[in-house]
Order: sequence, then structure tokens, then C-alpha cells
Amino acid sequence: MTSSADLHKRRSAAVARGVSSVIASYVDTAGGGTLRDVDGREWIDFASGIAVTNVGNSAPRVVEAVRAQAERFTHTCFMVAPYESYVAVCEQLIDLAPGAGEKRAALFNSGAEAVENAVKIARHATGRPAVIVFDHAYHGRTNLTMALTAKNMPYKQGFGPFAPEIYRVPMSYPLRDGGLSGPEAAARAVDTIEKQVGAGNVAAVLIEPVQGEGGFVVPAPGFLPALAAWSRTAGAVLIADEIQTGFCRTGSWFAAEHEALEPDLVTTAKGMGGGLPIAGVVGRADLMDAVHAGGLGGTYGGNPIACAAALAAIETMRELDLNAAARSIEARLLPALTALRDPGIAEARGRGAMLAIELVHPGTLDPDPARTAAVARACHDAGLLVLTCGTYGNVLRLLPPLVIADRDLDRGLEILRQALL
Ligand code: PLZ
Repeated sequence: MTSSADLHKRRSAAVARGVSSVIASYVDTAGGGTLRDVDGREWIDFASGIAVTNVGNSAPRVVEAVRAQAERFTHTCFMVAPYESYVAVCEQLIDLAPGAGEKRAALFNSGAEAVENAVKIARHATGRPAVIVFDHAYHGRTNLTMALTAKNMPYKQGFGPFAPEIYRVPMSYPLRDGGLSGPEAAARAVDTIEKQVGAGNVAAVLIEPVQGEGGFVVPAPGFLPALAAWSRTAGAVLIADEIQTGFCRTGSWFAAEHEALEPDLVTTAKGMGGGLPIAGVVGRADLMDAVHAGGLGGTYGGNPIACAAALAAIETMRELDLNAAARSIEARLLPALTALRDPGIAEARGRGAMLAIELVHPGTLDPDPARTAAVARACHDAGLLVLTCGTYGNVLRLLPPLVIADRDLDRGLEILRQALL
């Protein structure tokens, strides 16, 4: 088999430099919670392809559903000749998303596309222009979603000008906002909105209930409910971006549930497809149906193979109770992370199987991205695939597949412990 070193040479001559990879090893096979590279080396997977393979790589039901659908038909375009599985995925989204009222859903290909469409729907339904986003937010790499994303490097540098009518307000970040309570942090955000934007101009308040790329930031309790209450009064659409948090990742179907939040719209992607590209917007029927017929769509949105995979992935989540699995991963890892006696760890945090440690220079809150990168590299050298994140690049995040074996979790944790020494 071609070695990783050879593939890397070919890649350098063929793949644009702007597309980079975390590790230099090339994957041969992957299953459950491990990967094997073309050099025959085994990796413990604490990345899940960035929170995608919640049901594990090549989950049996997903593989079978994809195969069966590929034999029936591969593509017709739902806007041309519709099919049942698209409808069935929308029914599942409606069933699983928080909120008791009447809902509708629509399917797309990627997280960024789902966010773009949620904003389109909110603007159309309200007739207003402004979109409120938060410090440390990540929503994608298309032009509108780059504008919604906070961090410049590597996401935005040189790619502007960006879409207008996007306003950024302070997030609740308990480690870094001087101990503001959730309601206090919300009042600070609302004050900025009212003074700088004007409540009557706000189409949408867009927020990740637990921030992903921005550093696995869990807002203080009460922050999200206070924002929801303000949005309702202001007539703004509350959009929960659950692309990274959704589909059992945090120990519930959606992270909004942890605070009994009922967003007006929810964006989904990643975990819902069991590894195939599919995304959705689900939410209040009156908002979703405000858009004229033909106003939403795309050639591939809700592709039949991706829909078959999503239905199989959701079935797997129910069958194996992956919400409970995520909670037991939290119970196994978070106390161990909290117990790490390391003066450079400012905080261990997260929900379910979305866990992180934030690294600082001891005795301060100054971020330590150099050590974070070094620890990640040491983990890679020892066969553990971990990722970093955070506005300051100083957060090490753990995102194992929810079906990972306890033994692999423990092995991964031990590698991380050694890497921190
Ligand atoms: N919203 C909350 O986490 C994707 C990005 C990786 P796409 N996060 C991983 C990278 O460097 O590109 C994400 C997310 C949240 C939106 C998105 C965007 O989803 O499917 O990558 O477009």
C-alpha cells in the first residue's frame, strides 16, 4: 500500500495549500472509536471527524442503508422528483428538536449552508436585516457565515469584504468574564444590542448553546434563557446553531434542552448524517413557511443517500441510547480531567462527549497556545487523535465517537496525561 509519506508528496503537488490536515498520516480504515492509517498504525479517535461520527465510523446500519439506497437510486433532486426519505428525515428533525409547537424542516448539504438558510428564513419572516452573533462564535466558511464567525485567522484573513448587517456582542464565558452570572452576561449582551443595533432591527439572534470552534465555551446558567426571553419580546428569531452540539453529543438530542430552551429555529449537520454530508433547519412552522415556494433549495440538499444514512444514524442513536453513552463518557472523563494537577490547566469543562481543557500560563489567565499545540502533537505521536480550538488556540478538545469502548477512552486519557507531563 502507498505510504503516508508518498501520499503526502502527491498531496503537496495536487491539493491546494489552503486545505490543511491535523495529522500527516493517511487513513486506510476506521470503525467505532479507532482509525487505522495506511502505514498500519492504529489511532484512538477523540475527534470524530469534528463531532460527526457520533454513531462511530462505518456504523453497521449506516453502511447497510447507504448500500441499499445506492442500489435503488442515487439522486433525483428533491426539487425535481421527490422521495420518501427526505420527508422522513424532516419528520425526525421535527420530532427530536426542542419545542412543542408546529414545526417544519428543510435539508441542505453542510453546516454553513444550514446557517445561511436559517438567516434567510429569519430575515424573510421578520422583514428585518440585523443578525446578532457572539464573541468566539463559529458558524462556517461561506461569505455570510465568515461574517458570522468571530475568529480572523485562519477563517477570514484576506477573504473579505464580508456580508453586512452582522453585529457581534459579548458572550457568557465564565472563566473569562469575571464571574458574571448568566442573567448578568445576557443583560450586557442585550444592552449592546439595544444601544448599537436597535431591537426593532434584529431579525435573528444566532448562538451555539455550547460554543464549538471558539473553545467549548459553556455559558453560565440562565444566559441562554434570558436571551430567549429578550428575543421573544423583541420579535427576533432565536436560532440555536446545534451543528456541533446536536444528535446526542452533549448527552441530549440538542444542547438547548439542558436549559429547557425552545429556540425558534435550530440548525443541524455533522452528527445527523452518520458521516455523510447532510444538514437541516428545523423550527417554528410560521417562520419556516413564511418563505415563498421555491425560495429555499439546492441541487443536492437532502440527497437520498445522505437521507438514508441520516435515518440509519438516528435509529442507531435511539437503539444504542447514545445520549446515555455521551453522559457516561462525561462521567468517565470530566472528573479525571478536573483532577489533573497541572497549574497550566485553567479549567476542565464541557457537556457529554464534548469536553475540553483550557491551557494558560500558570498563575494567570494568559492563553498558552504553544503548549496546547505541543500537547496535541505529543498525543498524535502516541496515537491519540485530538483537536485544539478556541479564539486563542489554547483549548484542547475531546470529541470521541459515542460508541467508543471504555478501554479506548481510558487509553486515550492515559496518553493525554503523559502528553501533559
Ligand atoms: N456551526 C457550530 O461547529 C463546523 C469547522 C471545521 P460545515 N465546525 C467545524 C473547519 O475548520 O472548517 C460548524 C460548527 C458550527 C457551523 C459549522 C459549519 O459547518 O459543515 O463545516 O459547513
